[in-house]
Amino acid sequence: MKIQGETKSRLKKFLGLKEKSLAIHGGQEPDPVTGAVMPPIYQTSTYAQKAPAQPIGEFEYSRSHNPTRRSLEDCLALLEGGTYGLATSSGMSAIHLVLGLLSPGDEVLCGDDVYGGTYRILTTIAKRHGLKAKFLNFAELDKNSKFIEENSSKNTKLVWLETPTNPTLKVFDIQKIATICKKNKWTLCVDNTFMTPIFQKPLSLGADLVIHSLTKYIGGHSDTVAGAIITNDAKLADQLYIDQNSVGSICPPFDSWLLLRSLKTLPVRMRAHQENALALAEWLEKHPKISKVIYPGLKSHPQHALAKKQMLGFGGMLSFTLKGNLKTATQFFKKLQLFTLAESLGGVESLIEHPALMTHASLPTSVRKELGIEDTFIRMSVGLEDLEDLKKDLDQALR
Ligand code: P1T
Repeated sequence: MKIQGETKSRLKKFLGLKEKSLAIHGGQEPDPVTGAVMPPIYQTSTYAQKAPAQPIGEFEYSRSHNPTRRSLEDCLALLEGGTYGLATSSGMSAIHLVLGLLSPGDEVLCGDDVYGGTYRILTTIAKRHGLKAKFLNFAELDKNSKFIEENSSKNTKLVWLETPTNPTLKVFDIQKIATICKKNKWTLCVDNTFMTPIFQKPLSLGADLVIHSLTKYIGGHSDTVAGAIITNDAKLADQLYIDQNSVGSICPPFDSWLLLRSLKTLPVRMRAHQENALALAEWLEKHPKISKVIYPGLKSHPQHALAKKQMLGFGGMLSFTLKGNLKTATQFFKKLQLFTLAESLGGVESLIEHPALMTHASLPTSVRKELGIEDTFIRMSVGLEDLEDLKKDLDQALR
């Protein structure tokens, strides 16, 4: 199998482009045979060879490589400021591949607030394979600069974080954590799903690996499940490519094509998501039926200053707590008409969900309580509908 030896030279010609141009052109050129402006969907499992082990072009078999997937991987790598991209079958398969870099006995220090599926994989599959996971509130670093080191062991190998976290939107200092990881020779992986490379570039802040659920903002239309890993580290990339080829967790050609199509509007969509989310957060903060709103763009957010420094925008996710109880929350969901009650996020349509019973049901009740994920805690993915319609829908349901 060809590892991505030629990746650097392939990406070189795009490096002078700015972000909005990269989102449209990165990793893509008119098809050399037909001139097709959009990258074709190479819906093929295999490629003809001239003689044994002498493929006609660069490709041998689509589990190993596929031209449509490669364009997506290159475009993602360019946007994240990375060299190597891998497009996988889901966000969870990207996480699984990264955990596969570890060996039995190794320890992962993970942020205490992560997607329920991430918590589940660390406490079930990874545990069965001999990995240990410890969940830490990295915000404690502000009070104690030795907090992570004091909680590490000689077996610590990987630090894992989401920032802002899912669903309580805590913001962790990537640069500070990266410095500690470098000193201790730990790998730092940041799940950048909520911000996308448009609003946050973890590699430039010192992370070794970035992962994504492409299912969310990057896909942007709630029609595809996929994931990605991006890195600048050739050694990590080589191992990940070998593992990906060995297990076959790949993004199919049609999904890769859909994602390339979505990427072209990602910068525009992210800014529009943020505009609606900030306006709704400010409006909800004043609503008499709501006790608390969490959005990194609000001055009331505990890490607002860090968010402003570290992020290039605040994103489209916000969480809030209703006054009342579980029944109040259930009635509120029932009354909503424009917001759809559903797991997932990042699509053009607004979604709303109940983390305790939905996305974070795999967390033990005590852990959820500690994080503040109560029965009245609600997470919202603010879409691109008209702001007045969104407000009207929320207001009638709240009342
Ligand atoms: O669903 P999948 O593409 O496998 O991605 C998993 C995943 C990874 N990381 C983050 C931060 C995520 O939010 C997710 C998936 N999250 C949801 C489905 C959700 O509603 O939060």
